[in-house]
Amino acid sequence: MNKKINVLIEKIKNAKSIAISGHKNPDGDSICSALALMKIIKLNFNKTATVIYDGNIPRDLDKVPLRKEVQYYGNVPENKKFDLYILVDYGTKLHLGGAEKFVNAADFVIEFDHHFNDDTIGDLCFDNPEKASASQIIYDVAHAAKFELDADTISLLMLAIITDTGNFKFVNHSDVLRVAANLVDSGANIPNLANLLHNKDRKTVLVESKAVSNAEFFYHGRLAVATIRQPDYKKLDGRGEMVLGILAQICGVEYVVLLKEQKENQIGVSFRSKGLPINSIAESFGGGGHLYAAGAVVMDSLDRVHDMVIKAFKGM
Ligand SMILES: [Mn+2]
Repeated sequence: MNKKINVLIEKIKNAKSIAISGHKNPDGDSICSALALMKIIKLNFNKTATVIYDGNIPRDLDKVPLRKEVQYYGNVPENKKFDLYILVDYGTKLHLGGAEKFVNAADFVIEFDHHFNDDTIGDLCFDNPEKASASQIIYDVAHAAKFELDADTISLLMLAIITDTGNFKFVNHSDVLRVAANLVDSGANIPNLANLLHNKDRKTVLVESKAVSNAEFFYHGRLAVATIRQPDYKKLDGRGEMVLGILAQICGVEYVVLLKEQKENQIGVSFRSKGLPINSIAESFGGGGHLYAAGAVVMDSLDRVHDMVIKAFKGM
């Protein structure tokens, strides 16, 4: 670890330009980890790193500290070359979106991730799929390196933990609670941070509620399937996490699937499990993710994807 941290420090010190990205359509962990790292680099090296994203940032995250610093990849000059590119919570190279060309052009790539990935791109990797959030890895490295943290970085690291653990519901190791405890001791205010995320558009909440109301149930109520069709999908902001969360609360439901008709013949599928791991099902549809929370994008009609997904749960 210490040797890797020395390389990290050396690379940041020597870099003339630094960029940071998470996965396309970033979630709380991607955005907050990237912004925390940007601020850590500012505080400890007095360098400005550019945080770049692709896709849509959900409105829930509008009020997170330093949110305005995030730049859309299309607004970064096409031929811009960063010496150092840092990937946080990016998943796999398939999820880089528009940031990919800048990553490929960089001299050195460092990654902090907690997704399963057997094809990493980093020249230096701080990866651990057992960690609850990418921010937890950043915290551990910052702590070991004795980096200074300020109020913004403490809030951002905690926000990433709150979002990726579903308000601590998915905590499966005491490690993340120790990190959270340290962040609270350093001033993180969990109630305030949790409220700051309650920031959805009304139309999004109404579309999510409708999807919950129209959900179907299979295999004696063990699988719940919700669908958001094209016109409603445009009003959805984020992944429809509320739909997945509410259906998972139903007694007897072990698996929840949300089908999102992003375009004709392009269906986003989110999988959640209270039972067996479902990442292999997501992988069978060309996607991936975590053991109990995964997703895929399938290029086929909504009806066909709907039927294929239900079949995939046969025998679970
Ligand atoms: Mn994450």
